[in-house]
Amino acid sequence: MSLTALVFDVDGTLADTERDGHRVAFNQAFAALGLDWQWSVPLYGELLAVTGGKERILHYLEKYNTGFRRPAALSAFIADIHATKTRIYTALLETGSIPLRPGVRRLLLEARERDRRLAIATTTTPANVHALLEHALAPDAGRWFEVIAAGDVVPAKKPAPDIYHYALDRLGLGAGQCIAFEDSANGIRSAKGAGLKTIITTNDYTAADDFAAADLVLDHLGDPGNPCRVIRGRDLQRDCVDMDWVERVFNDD
Ligand code: XBP
Ligand code: MG
Repeated sequence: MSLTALVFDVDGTLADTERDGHRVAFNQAFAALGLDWQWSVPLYGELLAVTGGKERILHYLEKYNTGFRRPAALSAFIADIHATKTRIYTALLETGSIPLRPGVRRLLLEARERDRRLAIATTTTPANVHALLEHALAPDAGRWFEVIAAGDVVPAKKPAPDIYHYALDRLGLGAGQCIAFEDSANGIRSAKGAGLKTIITTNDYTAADDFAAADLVLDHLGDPGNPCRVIRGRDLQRDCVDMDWVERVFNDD
């Protein structure tokens, strides 16, 4: 079976959005709504164990802020905070302050040149994906991806495989025709749960995660003048992960 599509996670994979993007937007939303909650950099690292912003807020209340007097309509309260956070986060992306990770643009362009299909499988809100693609990649980048599987389209978020199943279904492809790009333990569990070969690029929040199931682990995809470092898996001794390298990983047993 030949490689037909590349399926990308968003947060932590396309861009380092968590610490200086989502976390900041959560904190600004809390302040805007008169809540004295503060998610520090280390606390946010712990909260990342739970994917999905609304789910993460609930987890925070259940595990870290148990003294908070919850309103009777808890889901609506959380949804309201989250909608405020999404507005703040997308406005932040519109300033162009969050760049793509090394090699992401280069590899996407090369994949398009080779007529490989592109898709996204993420737990984040669709508006966040579109804002990132438009402002960090290209104004028309939303159209580069045939399928953008995001947020609440599936009831069970990563580490469940559902979002990958959804993306594959929409692409009309089997797992054996695609390769996934992820950055976290929850991400690889999701991709592997759906049966995809997976390339991991780590970041500060995920460097210590368990990537034993990954097919290739690197610090980033690399760019000319900014070489990537292979942490585990097939090392082609190149500065950058290009489509030849991706194909080799895809075709390895
Ligand atoms: C990362 C997530 C998201 C974001 C916040 O998703 O877990 O929840 O942290 O986004 P992925 P929302 O790595 O799958 O892209 O607040 O919109 O949920
Ligand atoms: Mg991720």
